[in-house]
Amino acid sequence: MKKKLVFATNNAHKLEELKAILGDKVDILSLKDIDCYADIPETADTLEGNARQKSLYIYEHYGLDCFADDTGLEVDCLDGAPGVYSARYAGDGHDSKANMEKLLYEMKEKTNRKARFRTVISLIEKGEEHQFEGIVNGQIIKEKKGEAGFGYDPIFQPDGYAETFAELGNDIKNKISHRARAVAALCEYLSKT
Ligand code: ITT
Repeated sequence: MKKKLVFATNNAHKLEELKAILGDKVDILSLKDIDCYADIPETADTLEGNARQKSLYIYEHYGLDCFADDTGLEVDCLDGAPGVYSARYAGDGHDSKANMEKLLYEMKEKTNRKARFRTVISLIEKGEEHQFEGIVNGQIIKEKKGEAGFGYDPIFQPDGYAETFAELGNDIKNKISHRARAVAALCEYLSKT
């Protein structure tokens, strides 16, 4: 029988990505599936801390095996910003368009455009926490390109490609992304337990 894990996210795009990557190995339950409509707190100042806060919330309130991811875009010339604050870079609204505009503005004069997406997954299984990391390196381009994906995808061009994640589309993104890599590490762990 497949394992059941709750994915503690309010981001529908992430849920879709995870189901596409992991769906044949694990039964993924959404927060809706367990009737959880809470605004789960994310008040830590690291990706590791936020991922743990989200997964622990579900474990403590529902007693279910679960995982959460926290992802940040870390830009070299901005000393790693927006990082753990990626969702709220331009204000509280989780507004991707405003976030990208702010980032492009902050980087207007910058020649070093190196950046990376970093995902930390916190899994809680049988009351024990395990973390997994995934990183993809790339560049922030000067203007948005492409329609697929979400968040900062239209301005992030992964190394080895001439297109952004939003141009490459979900099939390619889900093979090479930060989240795909963190999930691969999660899968390897789950296959051994
Ligand atoms: P949950 O906390 O409910 O999972 P969130 O949207 O707040 O959803 P994060 O805090 O992990 O998710 O992500 C912070 C932001 O980083 C997110 O709002 C996006 O703008 C961006 N982001 C995360 N993953 C991304 C991806 O794969 N591609 C592009 N941008 C991404």
